[in-house]
Amino acid sequence: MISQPRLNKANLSQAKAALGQPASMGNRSDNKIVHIGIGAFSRAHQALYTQIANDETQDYWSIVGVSLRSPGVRDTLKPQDYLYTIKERSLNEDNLRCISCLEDILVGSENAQAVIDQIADETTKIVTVTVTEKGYCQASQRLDTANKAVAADIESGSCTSLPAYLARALLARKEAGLAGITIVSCDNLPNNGEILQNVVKDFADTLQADLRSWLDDNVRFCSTMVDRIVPAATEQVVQEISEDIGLHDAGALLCEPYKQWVIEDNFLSSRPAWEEAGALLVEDVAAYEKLKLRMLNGCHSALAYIGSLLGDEFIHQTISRPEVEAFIARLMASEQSQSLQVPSGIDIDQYSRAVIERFKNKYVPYRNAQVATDGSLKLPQRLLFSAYDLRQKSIAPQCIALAVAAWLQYLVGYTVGGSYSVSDPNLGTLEGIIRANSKDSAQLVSTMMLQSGVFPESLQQDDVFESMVFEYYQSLQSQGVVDVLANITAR
Ligand code: CS2
Repeated sequence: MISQPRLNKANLSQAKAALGQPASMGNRSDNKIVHIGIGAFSRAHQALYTQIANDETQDYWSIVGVSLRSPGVRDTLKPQDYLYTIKERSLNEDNLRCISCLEDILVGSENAQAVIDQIADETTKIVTVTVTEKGYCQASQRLDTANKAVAADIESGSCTSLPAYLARALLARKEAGLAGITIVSCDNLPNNGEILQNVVKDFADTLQADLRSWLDDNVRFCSTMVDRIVPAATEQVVQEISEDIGLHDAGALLCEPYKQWVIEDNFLSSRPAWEEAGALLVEDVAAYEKLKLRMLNGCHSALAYIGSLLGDEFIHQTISRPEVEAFIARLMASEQSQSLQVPSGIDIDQYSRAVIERFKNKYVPYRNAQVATDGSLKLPQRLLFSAYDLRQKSIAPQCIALAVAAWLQYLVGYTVGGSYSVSDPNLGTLEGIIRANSKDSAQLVSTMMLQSGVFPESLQQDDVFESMVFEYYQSLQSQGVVDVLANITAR
């Protein structure tokens, strides 16, 4: 392969025409967003919304990214002046866009104070956050003081957890007499803004007695629903996009054309004109969050565990099996959609069909293993709360029970020497339960429901749900996934 010059500000104009030149390139202003968790998702979602707002209006906002632990993204993007390409791809679309609004990346594990200083800088008006479910360090929506990182941050004054960073930075703003800011959560959690507000204020209580009341008056927290399928970057994608643009872009990302961002309109001061990129500013995002978490993420997780049991590498392979597609369609139509209030203006059948088509997009391959991570933190809001809601309405959550049984079988397969690896912050507890109950499946299911900390209290004592999960768990072992799926959809 001919070696290409590295993408950077000096040679962006030499990129192939397909890339286009960002209209706002070179603009400067004192409006900054600090984004905590500058991974692939945020770079292909929130950064794109900001880029479009910048390109379409006279108002310019820049982003200072933060990686709390790994220097990887900074090391990749710094040599190219933080420019990178997003390629949106499906059967019918193929768009390239250059992102130029990222101006720097700070790495918390190298210099936590620099992160605090940036959030506490006068120019910072907004903090956006994508740190995944585990980054919130919550238990029942409050600060989990038993969390090791949080406990250490409280005890030693260190800064490693998200609540510690934000609470310390906000204290610094208060002490400096600066204006407050708006903090926007962009993770797949219901009430994400409220949870973030709780953990930050709980941490603030450990720092200074009157910090909470300053936060009440000066800091706003917004919940949001975010949606876009963005796989982790791969070397193959980097090569393909570098060829497309004629410059080497080590930070290139591939994603689907679809994107959605529904934002609680609760800003303290100005914000980028994200609506220029299609964002919806609403009074209450709860119904949108529930819809997306249950219809998309719940089905995504079900697919990931079923696909892993089938030995499939990618989501699009699993959903393209007829028995799996029929199962997912049923999970959506008979269970997930019945467990929620569909926001007005949304046609649920159309929404469901669109989600299935998005899963089938083989041009944006998404690994089952990526979706399968951190199941203990994802299952409640994606599948288990729906099961509870359905039980209240006397609807049997059969498909959800099967998805939960598939998760269990996936963990059991790993614990007894599966050929795949499992990543979950609670893996120790889950494996302990599996080992202690390996000879008795009924006992295993009931202990998992009662003691793993995964199942909401409201479902823990539900014998009917427990026996459904047990039945499917046994059938998965005796009949295999394909037959179990065929049986459930034939009912
Ligand atoms: C996925 C999500 O990895 C996962 O758990 O379900 O990242 C999903 O792709 C996005 O939420 C789509 O908006």
